[in-house]
Amino acid sequence: SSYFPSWVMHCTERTFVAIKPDGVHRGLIGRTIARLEDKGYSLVALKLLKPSRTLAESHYESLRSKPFFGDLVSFITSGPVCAMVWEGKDVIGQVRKLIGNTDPLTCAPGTIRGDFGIDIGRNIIHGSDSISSAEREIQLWFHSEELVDWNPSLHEWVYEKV
Ligand code: IDP
Repeated sequence: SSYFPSWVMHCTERTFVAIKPDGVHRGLIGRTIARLEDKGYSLVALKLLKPSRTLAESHYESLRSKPFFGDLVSFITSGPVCAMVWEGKDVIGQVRKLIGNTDPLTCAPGTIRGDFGIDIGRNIIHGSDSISSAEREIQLWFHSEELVDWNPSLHEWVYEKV
């Protein structure tokens, strides 16, 4: 008999989401957040920043050898970036689906990149692609005190009791 209701058990997965400078300049922060809220996910952390070169390079370190790496880092550091942590059941995989493929021209309508983007280097938004990258990226972009522990009242209506 835990103090917390049983649907909280569904909500332990977290992912890192960032609206890139093109999404911020185009005024897509509100609509992007609305899509994740509409699905039933909960915001755990949120900030607007101009990322340092060090932060951008470590975020994309797996792409360091790619020909577009330099342009990608300049673009991300131009800012602003809206950095967020979202929480909920299967949130990592589901946010990737809501975002769509890397190349917006191959995305289904209804996805964020499919609805708002055209070029691969201006694809609006980032979402972690695995549990390990989510953990790495959340630590990279946020201090632990910036992550807010709260118990959204909507969980009672989004999740079945287990
Ligand atoms: P993802 O963002 O869909 O996870 P990744 O392969 O991790 O895709 O690439 C990270 C970001 O690098 C992409 O979102 C995109 O902004 C940029 N990128 C990837 N491939 C290309 C490319 O071929 N040209 C230019 N930019 C690219």
